Amino acid sequence: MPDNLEEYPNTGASQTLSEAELRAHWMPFTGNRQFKRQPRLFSSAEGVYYTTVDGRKVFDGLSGLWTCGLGHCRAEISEAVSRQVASLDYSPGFQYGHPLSFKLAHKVVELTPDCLDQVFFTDSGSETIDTALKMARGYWRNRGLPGKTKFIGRVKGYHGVNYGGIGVGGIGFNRKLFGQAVDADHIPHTVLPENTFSKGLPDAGAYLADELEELVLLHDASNIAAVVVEPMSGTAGVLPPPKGYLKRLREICDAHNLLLIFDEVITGLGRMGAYTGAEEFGVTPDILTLAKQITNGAQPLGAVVSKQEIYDTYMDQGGPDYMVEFPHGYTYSAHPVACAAGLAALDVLEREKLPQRVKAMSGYFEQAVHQLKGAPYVEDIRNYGFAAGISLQHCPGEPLRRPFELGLKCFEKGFYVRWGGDTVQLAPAFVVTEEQIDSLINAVGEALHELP
Ligand code: PXG
Repeated sequence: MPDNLEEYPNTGASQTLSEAELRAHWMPFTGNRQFKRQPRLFSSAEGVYYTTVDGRKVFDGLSGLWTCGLGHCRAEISEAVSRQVASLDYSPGFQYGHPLSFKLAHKVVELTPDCLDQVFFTDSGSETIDTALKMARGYWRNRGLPGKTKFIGRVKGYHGVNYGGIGVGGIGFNRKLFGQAVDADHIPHTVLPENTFSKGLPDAGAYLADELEELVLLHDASNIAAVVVEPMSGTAGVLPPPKGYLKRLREICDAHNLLLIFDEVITGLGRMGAYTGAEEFGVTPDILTLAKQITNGAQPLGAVVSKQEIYDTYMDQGGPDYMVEFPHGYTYSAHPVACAAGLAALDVLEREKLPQRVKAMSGYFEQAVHQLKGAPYVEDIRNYGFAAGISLQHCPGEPLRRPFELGLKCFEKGFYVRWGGDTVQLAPAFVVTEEQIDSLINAVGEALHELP
């Protein structure tokens, strides 16, 4: 970027920051050069709205980054966080503990499918998925099958940005600068032309799970640790699983002694209209990952939820009882302030029956978002629960430009939506009203008509 930011037209928002301040922050997953020319800065949030530093109210069309389903700045959570940080700000997570993490683990076990009974805490989705991968490999080694190290992910899968996650992930753009990471192969994605504009689960495509059989033939099950998928791909543009697809994956994993890992960083804790995608789609994995919604985004926290048998295997092979059975963990694993936020957030989620609310309103959201069919450049729309992805026709030679332009137009109109790849994502808070859904869809529709 140029040395002197004055070369950029200054927007009102950037007046709150000095040039040096704006320059110093290398932002994540952001076009830094464009952003610093035209900063988009939020200063506060309440309910389903953000307020920008220049005082504009902006509807939150993605619940933060799929994090804030309960709405922003819930008093129950901020009060729990304030109390906790003032009473036990930090507690060593290794060899010592504090009660909140045990209470939160118990609550997570209650909300996730039966037989997922052990919870290991991390600080983010990326750490969660890398923890799950290590847990899977270590499990096989402890079972006397050390050859089972390879992972099978899925094309278009997103599992965060650490080396394990980009290895099993299937988004080339996220990996091309950094090289191959863990040893992984990939089954095909589930986007099929016959499924365009499907509502909910697409009819066609369960057979795509059989590609896993092909990879087992190629690599042999004795070399494969686990299959890793999002039950519904979020980041790739909301790709709900074809009917019967996840069940077929489960059957193939069982037949070949492969662990099945569901990455539920987006689908977990309400967005699918159930506490987990596993529950909603009727398929139970061996390991399930959570993050984001677990604290309603108020504190960084992730959780790996595993079958009891995996934990028991580590314990059985752990040697004398003073020995560490799983040499893994983070300084901030089970951070007390994050656990306090998690307990408060899950309490609100349950008390207000928000997964049930999402389920009850998902039909309304579905019909609203599918009204965009026929709007300029819209090539496909997919949805499930409170998640929708809209694919846009590519600008010649610039497949990523149109979603970016749409996102900026929506922002000008007071609506935050997420763009990524050639799609735009919508994921309103679980507490959204029908009128707010309508105004979001109207704004996206208007913005589509205004695109060049
Ligand atoms: N797994 C899944 C399924 C995710 O969606 C991660 C892992 C990584 O989580 P962390 O906390 O390390 O970011 C994610 C994150 C988007 C978007 O635009 C999605 C994510 C993050 C930011 C934006 O869809 N997903």
